[in-house]
Amino acid sequence: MRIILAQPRGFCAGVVRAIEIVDRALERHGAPVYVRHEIVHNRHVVDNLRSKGARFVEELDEVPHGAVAIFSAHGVARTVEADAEARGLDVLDATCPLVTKVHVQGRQYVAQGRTLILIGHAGHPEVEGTIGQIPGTVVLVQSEAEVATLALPVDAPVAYVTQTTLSVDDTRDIIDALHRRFTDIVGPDTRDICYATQNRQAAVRELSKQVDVLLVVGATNSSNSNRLCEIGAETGVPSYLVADGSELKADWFANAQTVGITAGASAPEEMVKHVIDALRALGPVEATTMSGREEKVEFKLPAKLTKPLAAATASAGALRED
Ligand code: 0JX
Ligand code: SF4
Repeated sequence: MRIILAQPRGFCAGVVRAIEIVDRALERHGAPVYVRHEIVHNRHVVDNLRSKGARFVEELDEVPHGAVAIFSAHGVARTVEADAEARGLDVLDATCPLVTKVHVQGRQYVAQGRTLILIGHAGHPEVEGTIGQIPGTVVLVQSEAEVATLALPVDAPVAYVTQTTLSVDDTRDIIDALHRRFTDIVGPDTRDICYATQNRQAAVRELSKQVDVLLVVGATNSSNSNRLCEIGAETGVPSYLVADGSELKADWFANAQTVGITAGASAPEEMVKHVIDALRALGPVEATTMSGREEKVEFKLPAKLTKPLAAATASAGALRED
């Protein structure tokens, strides 16, 4: 069996930063540190950090007064920030800078007097965070069909922003529909969909042309990983989202000579290796990596974690990093 690995695949800069924030917080403050929501949507990442002393909670009322609390890469609403302050928590914000950029952009549009439309998936933590970062009403649009149902006049001043991990193609269709519906509309086009999401989608589209079966390593609650699997399926290739090698079924590969493997932005490379090992257990394999874009994006850690410890302690009264 031939295996072709997607390039790029796996961890993005926002995920590397978020995991590093938890690791460094454990080093500086000792266990436990509390993380609100899965730091990124991956059980293996979460279990690994838990084994080092991180405690994962869904709500801040589970965090003791004064403890270190880390917000996940997906971002939080302003009410969560205020709640953390009221509880005297020492907050480290692992929200991806590209998610924060969308928050800032949304607030700017609202300050211009526009009604904000958020293109995204209801209930996803990034969507809840973005809605909660914008003062006033945010109208959520999840599909092209929903655009026609919006209860806004055609000449209403509107603007849109998007979730960072959407399908580029679906989002393009929704944006086109919004432009047909409204006469006074501004927005970032598909540029809010982050570089990592765009690059992994472009790579998997290319990879799908070369393989009989596609495996996407990632979690079922990972938006960006699901989108990769959908692209494989849309191109007519049987595509499976798997957390690791233990989930493979031999009959998926009965007629397959070439298997493509990609990984979502929150999926560790160790899990890709685990999947390759599981395929090797079915028979001899030869693995290569497709040619593709090299990513060099890196995000700075919060100042609170890079300052020498004495300085960090002196400024511990500041709730958020700059
Ligand atoms: O479900 P998402 O794709 O938004 O998040 P995940 O899988 O944790 O990926 C990394 C964090 C992405 C934030 O934009
Ligand atoms: Fe940031 Fe994009 Fe990674 Fe999300 S997927 S954490 S927006 S770089």
